[in-house]
Amino acid sequence: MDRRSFLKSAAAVAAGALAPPPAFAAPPTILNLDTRIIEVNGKAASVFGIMQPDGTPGLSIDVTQPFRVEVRNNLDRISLIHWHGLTPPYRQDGVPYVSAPPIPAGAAQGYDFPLAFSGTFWMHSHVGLQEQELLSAPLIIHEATPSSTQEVVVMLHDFTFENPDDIFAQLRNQAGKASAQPAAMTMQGAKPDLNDVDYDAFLANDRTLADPAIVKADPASTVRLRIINGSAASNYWISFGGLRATLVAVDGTGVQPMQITSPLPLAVAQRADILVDLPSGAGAYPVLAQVEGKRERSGIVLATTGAAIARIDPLAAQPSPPLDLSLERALVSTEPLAPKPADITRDVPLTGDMAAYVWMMNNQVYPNITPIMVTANRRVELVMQNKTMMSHPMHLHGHRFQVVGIDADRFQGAVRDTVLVPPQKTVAIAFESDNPGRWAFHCHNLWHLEAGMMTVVDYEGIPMPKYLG
Ligand SMILES: [Cu+2]
Repeated sequence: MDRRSFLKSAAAVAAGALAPPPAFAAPPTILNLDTRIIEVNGKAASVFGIMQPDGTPGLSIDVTQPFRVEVRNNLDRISLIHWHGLTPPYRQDGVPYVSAPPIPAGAAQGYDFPLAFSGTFWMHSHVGLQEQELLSAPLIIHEATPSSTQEVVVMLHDFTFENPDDIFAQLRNQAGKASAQPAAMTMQGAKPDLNDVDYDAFLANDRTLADPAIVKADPASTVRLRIINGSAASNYWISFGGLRATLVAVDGTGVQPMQITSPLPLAVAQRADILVDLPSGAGAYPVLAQVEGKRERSGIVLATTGAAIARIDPLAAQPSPPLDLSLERALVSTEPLAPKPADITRDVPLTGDMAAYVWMMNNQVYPNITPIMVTANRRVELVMQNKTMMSHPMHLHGHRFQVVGIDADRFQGAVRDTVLVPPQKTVAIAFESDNPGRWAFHCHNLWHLEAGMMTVVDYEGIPMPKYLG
């Protein structure tokens, strides 16, 4: 190590010492933030990862256990990990400068809080564009009563060999060039814009469909698929290889079981738990995720012992249509909020400025925002009106919300943490303000987030920590 990098790492360790891990009651699970090499399209790719010391990605724990983790940042840059879908005390939520300072290179940070519910969640960096470089992993919380059903976690990623910073610069640059023309994102009746970025590959558990993961399963058995859309900016339609498929949870929260007979929409950051029933006899069943508006697919194959596994063309015959809200309208939660009128309602317009590639909530560009203020222990409704021509997968931290409205229709829909708001649509969500703090509320399309599409839901009476200045 030369003197300069020694000083750099010594400074990083000193800075890390400012935010020591809590005194753990029992040894925490270590999660290392590291670089790793995967193979994509026959080429080596250096990506990030969140792994336990034995190499297991992410975390799988029992809901009766506390969430007790030490994140070790072995990267050469700052980072901070968000526990997507959990409802921790806000200082442990992992959003830089909202909940805590980032973890310096070479430093560690501890987390310790009780879990409130089981389900399929995930973890990802909330710093810059690190999520595009695969700094994310599954976070599975098992029910107190163990199940004998085989479980298969499928984590989807969009992948690029390009440096994300360069991509973002290109988006801003192209937008600038297009400024002489009317901005598509504000044109009424124009075709929706589906994908800002052309990706090099789409991955399921780090593999392309040219060389998919083959998962052994028994004939005449049921498999629980836990599908996580960990993509930075890609929505998918999921299909189940002709298997009988039953949706049982979205974003880790139960829904009344629903038979899935056509491809299932899964927006950025959303999760779906699906029970698939394998018939008797040998067989191979591809579980495929086709990118919205494209022919590209990724996926895994469930296969019984001895089944012949055919090669799957990564390209579907036809580009898929845009995601819509027809499934969202049909979902019924098994854990709904008590029916109650809203105490606090806030309109949250979703807008954009194509000339500058800027995306906004409340017509403001993060971090130059005025927080949405709420009082504790109220029913809060946020009404998101998408005035743009792109869809926005909107995520609220620290709470589970119920989808209660689409355009003029009111209903008691799914309880989840991320909902898609398609172009020109209005979606209303409701939640109980029962987790005091300061919470990020943002579009989970990473390019939109980077371009300013985030605000903060702030409880009255929370003192502003020093590092937030
Ligand atoms: Cu967006």
